[in-house]
Amino acid sequence: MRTYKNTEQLWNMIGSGEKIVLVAHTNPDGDAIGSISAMYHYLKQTGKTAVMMVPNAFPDFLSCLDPADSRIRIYRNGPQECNDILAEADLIICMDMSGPSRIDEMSDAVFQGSSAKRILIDHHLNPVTDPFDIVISDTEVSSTCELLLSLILESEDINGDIAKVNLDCATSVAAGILTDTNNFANSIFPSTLERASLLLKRGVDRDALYNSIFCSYSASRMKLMGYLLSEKMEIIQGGSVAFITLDKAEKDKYSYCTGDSEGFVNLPLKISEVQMSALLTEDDGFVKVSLRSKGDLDVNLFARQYCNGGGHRNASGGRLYMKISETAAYFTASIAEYFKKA
Ligand SMILES: [Mn+2]
Repeated sequence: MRTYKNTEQLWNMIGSGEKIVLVAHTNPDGDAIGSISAMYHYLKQTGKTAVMMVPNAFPDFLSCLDPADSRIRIYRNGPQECNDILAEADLIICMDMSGPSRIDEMSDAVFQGSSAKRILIDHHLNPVTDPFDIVISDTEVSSTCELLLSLILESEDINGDIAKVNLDCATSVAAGILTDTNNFANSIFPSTLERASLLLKRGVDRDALYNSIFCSYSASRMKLMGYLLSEKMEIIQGGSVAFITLDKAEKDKYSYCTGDSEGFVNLPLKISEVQMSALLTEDDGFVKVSLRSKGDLDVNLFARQYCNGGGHRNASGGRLYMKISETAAYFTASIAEYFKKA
């Protein structure tokens, strides 16, 4: 099992925190919400309380992870109140985010407006470490939730005994692993299955979790998926790259809610020749880019060079500051250039 060299220092710092805020990235996914919720439940078990905060709303299917006794705060819904909480905090734990840019407008309050100590727990490549007092970063894990479970197991009070981890915490961890691995399809390491096995032993209801995470589409979301695949998917670069654009008018037509296109970027990879897939979604003031690839094709490098972003080799994201109508030509030209160089 992996061990981390600064675990003792981590739990000591958390142990002396009194006003703790748990933060995760914009457009929170299952790993973001799972990790702050798991940490919340673990801290509660040790007699501590914490405030959870994310920049914007998370999809409905994750609301089963939102602790009933202390709902996750959405920064965009009340920035002033959130700024006050962050200003008064003595410890801020950032999870599943590689640096300040991943929390957008919340970043000033977390990194400038607060004198709190800061911890980063993350699994993304190249994290920005400067603004943190402790960084625990591991890219050889499926998810932040998997990493967090390892850290919890190494804590003094749990001491390797999964039976001592409360079920809410274990369930939140499982949700993060399930979503970041796309139901155990990607990013699996030996430790991932070992941790998953412990979670099952602990009594996590995997079937219920699977249903709430993967079988929770609205009818309009299902129709949007069908529309994008049949009408919008373009295949370029001799069949090896697929991309889909989604504009605001289409979002409106299909009553788009945050998270509705989550996972859609993976679908074109089901075509045998397709090695890389992109979803370009019109947002306020920018176009959100999601990138996925198979095998050695590095979309992290592509995201850095062409999309103002980054991430992992097989899963990355970024932003384009242009009209959605201009993105297809830009993307096609960028791909041609990228493949030529490679
Ligand atoms: Mn993650």
